Amino acid sequence: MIENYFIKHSKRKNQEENDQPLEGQARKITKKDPLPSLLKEPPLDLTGDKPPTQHDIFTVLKNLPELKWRKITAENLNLEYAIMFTKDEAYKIFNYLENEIVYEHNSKVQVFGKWHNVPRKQASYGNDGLKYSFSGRTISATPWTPFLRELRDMLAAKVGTNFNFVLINRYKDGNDHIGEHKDDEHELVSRSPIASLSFGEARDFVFRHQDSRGAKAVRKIEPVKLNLQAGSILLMNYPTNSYWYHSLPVRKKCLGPRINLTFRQMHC
Ligand SMILES: O=C(O)CCC(=O)C(=O)O
Repeated sequence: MIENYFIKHSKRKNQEENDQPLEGQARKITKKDPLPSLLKEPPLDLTGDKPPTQHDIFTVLKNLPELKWRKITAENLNLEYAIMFTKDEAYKIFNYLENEIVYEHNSKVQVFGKWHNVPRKQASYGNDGLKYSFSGRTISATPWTPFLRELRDMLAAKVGTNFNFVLINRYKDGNDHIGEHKDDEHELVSRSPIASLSFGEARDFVFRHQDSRGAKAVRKIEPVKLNLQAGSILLMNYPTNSYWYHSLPVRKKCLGPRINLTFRQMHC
């Protein structure tokens, strides 16, 4: 079921949000976090528990209820958001991923010809031979793990897209971030949605229209700001990535880790 959802585009209130750096650039916090909150909840305690077994985690995937989608729209922005897992399930999956995912060491990205450390950890999994190039680098997909394959197949059933690649970002705390970018690389099948699953600490996620960025803005379009909860799924549907940049800004007050998985469909 798709439920209409009206986002109140919050006003730009501080420099931190106005001045998103490009991927890889350092950024500076100038004022307190004033972000709104669409669906904001207290942080999770992610310490201490034993990782769940594969059986526990597969049972979670097999018993998902029908999703209640919320539509989020603006000019050429087409998003759908739903809570896919309960807090408890999301917590189990987070712990499972913490034990399963192998991240790259010392990832770097190129911005305006200069190399920067990636301010988070990254990994990618997918079909044999798939490679994804972005920000001056190319990463090759590691073969699917049984859990990621199951997650991919569950998404095919829920979303109707056969994803063949997943990029995983791990943010150790609110200092880790991802700068403004569009997911519009030519390896991606055009018009295919990107499915973004979040686990761990809830984080703000900001969309900014290409015409209203920085000093060279040609018109004023309010940014769209979400707070991505543990256990949520966000679908970035066509044509969002042709017009809107997105970022996960620094949030000093966020102390816990977060893992995000973006499932994509790439040309073989
Ligand atoms: O961490 C997130 O929520 C988003 C990651 C992202 O923007 C990307 O993978 O392109």
